[in-house]
Amino acid sequence: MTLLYTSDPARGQIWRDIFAKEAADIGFVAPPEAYDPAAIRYLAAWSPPADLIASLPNLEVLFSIGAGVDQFDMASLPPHIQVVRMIEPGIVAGMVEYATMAVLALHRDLIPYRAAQAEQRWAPIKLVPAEQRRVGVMGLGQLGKAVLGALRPFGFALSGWSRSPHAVEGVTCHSGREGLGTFLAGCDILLCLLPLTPDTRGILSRDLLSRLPEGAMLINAARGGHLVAEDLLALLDQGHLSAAMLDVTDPEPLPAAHPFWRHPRILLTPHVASMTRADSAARALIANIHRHQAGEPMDGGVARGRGY
Ligand code: NDP
Ligand code: OXD
Repeated sequence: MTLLYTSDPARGQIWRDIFAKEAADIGFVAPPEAYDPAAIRYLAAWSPPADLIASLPNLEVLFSIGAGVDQFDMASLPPHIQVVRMIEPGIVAGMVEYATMAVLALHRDLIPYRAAQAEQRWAPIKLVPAEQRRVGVMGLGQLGKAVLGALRPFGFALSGWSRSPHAVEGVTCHSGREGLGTFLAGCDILLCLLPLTPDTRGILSRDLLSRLPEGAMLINAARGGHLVAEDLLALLDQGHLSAAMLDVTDPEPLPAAHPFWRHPRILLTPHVASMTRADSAARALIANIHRHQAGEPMDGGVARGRGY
């Protein structure tokens, strides 16, 4: 059985070495190296073209190189192909660091201080104790739960929202459309960690963001497609929202004229919240291929119908 890898060549070399040392039973090929399309049962890719998939008659599993699978065109994938997202500790660690940094940056007024420094203004802002700052996370999956766990020791009032009900220690959990209003009304800082699906595209809209308390702040570390850019700008300009930190945008990168670049109350990072770590991802993939071989469920299997 052979895995075809079609992503970043530097990571590919690390994966090739790890597969050779630790999983000699799995063949590893990466273009431009020649391969027999009929031998490929596994494909690891970020955004494979439809003609590549069509050229692999025995493909069984498509592995995403990252945590998200929204970059795949699910409709054009033959129905028998299983889709698996990347679950590996490097992605979680990166997101925990980023989300902690972002929540603390907004909580400790980094955005107004950045503006004050540019104007040479010495302008202290009264501290809000962490227990009086309500932080809500949309998405209680592998990332949302890990982030909430890391935020707990700071003492924030934590809540979370997901599709189905969850119980997370120290976190007030809400679910479904019926739980959304109560969740939003209790978020001074809202962090989006949802997958991008037909249900969640454009969810960070004027309608939803208006239900946050006056002066609330937004962090989007999920996908640019969750956010309606003009709605965020309007709510910042009206003062309903006071700041935003965005790791993801639509499109990426933003065009030079996009208002996000120069907005004084938006802090941008270039989709770096978390990155797949080559060594731990290779080992996660090997473990999943062995599970598949053994007829066991794989870690990160995607329900194609719901998109995550
Ligand atoms: P998971 O699949 O583990 O978790 C998704 C969570 O979102 C679940 O709790 C799920 O609810 C919830 N959810 C999905 N749809 C809805 C909906 N319609 N309404 C309410 N809740 C919903 O995903 P991960 O935590 O692994 O990753 C989340 C996303 O983070 C990725 O899809 C990716 O887009 C983004 N990401 C961004 C990175 C970056 O660098 N910026 C890096 C890595 C990931 P339920 O539990 O009920 O199923
Ligand atoms: C991912 C990402 O989905 O980096 O892993 O965005």
